[in-house]
Amino acid sequence: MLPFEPPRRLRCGRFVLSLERPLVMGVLNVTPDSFSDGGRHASLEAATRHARRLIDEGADLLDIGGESTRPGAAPVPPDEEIRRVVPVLDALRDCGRPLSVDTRRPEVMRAALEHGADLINDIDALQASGALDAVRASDCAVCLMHMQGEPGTMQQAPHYDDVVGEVEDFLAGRVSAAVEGGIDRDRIVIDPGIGFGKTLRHNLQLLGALDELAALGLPVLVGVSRKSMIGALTGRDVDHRLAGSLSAMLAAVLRGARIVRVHDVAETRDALRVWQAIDDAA
Ligand code: 9MG
Repeated sequence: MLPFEPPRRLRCGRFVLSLERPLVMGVLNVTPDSFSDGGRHASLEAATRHARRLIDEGADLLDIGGESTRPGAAPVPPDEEIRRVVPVLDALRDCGRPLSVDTRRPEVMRAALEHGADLINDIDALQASGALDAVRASDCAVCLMHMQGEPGTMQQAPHYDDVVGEVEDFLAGRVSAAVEGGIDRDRIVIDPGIGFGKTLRHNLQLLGALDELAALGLPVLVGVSRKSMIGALTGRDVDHRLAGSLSAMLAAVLRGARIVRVHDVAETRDALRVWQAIDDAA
């Protein structure tokens, strides 16, 4: 039982999503290292095939990303990001699931929204000039994520005096800016940004105190899938982090996460189904 009343619905472009149960967001990376080998057309085919598999496995939303945000990743010019993301949006427009686009560039947001995106997942929390306007002009949902620094350098020396307080204050400030900028609260999701400018200890503290973030009264999205914190705790390489990822995902859901961003949709669904059955019986 959580000590607060969580939000029940999220307005999300063409959809209104019920938040009564946790939602599974499947990751669809369209960076060259994900579906590269046979040129743009083959990449598009592979990406849409993977998207359909995620949907068959039970994804409630898809998160399409054309720029790697992994620690150390180099930025991608917005026009290249648009070239990667827009054909995938066009191909998946009628797939029956909300389409999220993971971007921090206002040009990409505008192009994505013109091509049917329902959610903008911004690791930069709409801080770029023009980002708020791009989102306000549509009826999409937006995920405001916390990050310290930039993907290229964020893991070099993350520092906080009070990581939970600072992340909470940042997110509360970004929510206020979004609402004042004309984005209704029922379109906003918040995210502590696990692994984005944080040490293992910071990540654990944030996950342990997720209920404090959830008490802000907005849906909380969490991404822990295959991340380096799972590697650090288990000693496993990125291809062998499923059990650790599921465990962290459930810990987040127990503390109020309503959307989980994952690579392994079928296994996440199974884990949630078992947890939900126990929770319903309690
Ligand atoms: C793009 N991306 C990678 N990890 C993420 C996370 O934890 N949250 C969100 N919102 N996006 C993420």
